[in-house]
Amino acid sequence: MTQSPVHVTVTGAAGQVAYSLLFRIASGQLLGPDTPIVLRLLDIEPAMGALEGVAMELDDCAFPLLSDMVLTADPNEGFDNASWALLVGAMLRKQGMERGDLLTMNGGIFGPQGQAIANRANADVRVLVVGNPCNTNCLIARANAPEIPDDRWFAMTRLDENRAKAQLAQKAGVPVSQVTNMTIWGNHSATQYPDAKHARINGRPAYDVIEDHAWLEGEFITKVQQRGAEIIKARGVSSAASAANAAMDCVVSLAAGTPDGDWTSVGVIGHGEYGVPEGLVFSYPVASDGTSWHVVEGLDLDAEAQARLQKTTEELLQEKEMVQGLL
Ligand code: NAX
Repeated sequence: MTQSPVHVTVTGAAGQVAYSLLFRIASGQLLGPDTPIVLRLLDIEPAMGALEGVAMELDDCAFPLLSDMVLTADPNEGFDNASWALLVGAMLRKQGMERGDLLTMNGGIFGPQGQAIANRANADVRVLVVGNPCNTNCLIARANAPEIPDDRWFAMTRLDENRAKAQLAQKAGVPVSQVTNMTIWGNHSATQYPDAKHARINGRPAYDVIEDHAWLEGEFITKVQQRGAEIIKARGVSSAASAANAAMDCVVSLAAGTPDGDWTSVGVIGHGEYGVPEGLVFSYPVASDGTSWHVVEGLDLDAEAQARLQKTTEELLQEKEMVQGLL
């Protein structure tokens, strides 16, 4: 092992998504089998006891690539030297809580974390926000770290992409690996637009392979938009292992690159692509070569798609308005 360790910060490290994520990162699935890792585990003070337990389990795995762990409730220590920061911890919506309250309370978390990232992270830091509402939380963190370029900030919609791919594969009766070019547009919320019109199945347009277009335009979209709620109803708690898996997939796609002709979906700071107002964190089709990435442009959007983009854009603008004081 010749490489020096890469520091990876995970916030909400004592939570359920992190519990499915940390072991995979430490095993080398995030940055590859030759990259030693220092895990920087950030949570709040009352969660430190539980976090100690998670750290004991990580020790007990004897992962050869895990060179050190730092457990902390201090964001500055948490983001020190980080090259990847996975912002999972967030305030969960409680019964009776207004959306605006949730946004503002999360602003209290993501503003200071943005500042700590700017102050202490490594020069190459890249940030993936998982904690909800992830697009707007990402916007808040980004606004509090003006020194860090736009292209380092991401909000996770990969779970929605993976959910959509699984639905298309099941409907077409093919292995999920045959489904490519799946785009989630907009907000990671029920207004997102899972776009099967540009998806491909075994290289052919999904609309040619799946003849039931009413399903593609109705049940498929609703199913993907509502899948999180369906999981909560069945499990009693929200998606965790699939969310952690999506975070892994997202980082791997960005860091190792997307296959030629394919893309992944991820929320990024927009610069007006597809007519979306500049500066929103908007999920687009994104292609990466492992070093840099770009929004895939030139996809045709029909009137129905444009109306859906408009709807999710309006929601993101409303969210932005609600947190204006934190930007
Ligand atoms: P948990 O409640 O199990 O864990 C959250 C953890 O965050 C707790 O340990 C808590 O102490 C910690 N935390 C709270 N404030 C913090 C702060 N200021 N700094 C550091 N840590 C802090 O939630 P979990 O199920 O792990 O979900 C985590 C987040 O992921 C939630 O916001 C959830 O909504 C979001 N999700 C996002 C998904 C996506 O696709 N973008 C899907 C899955 C998931 O629901």
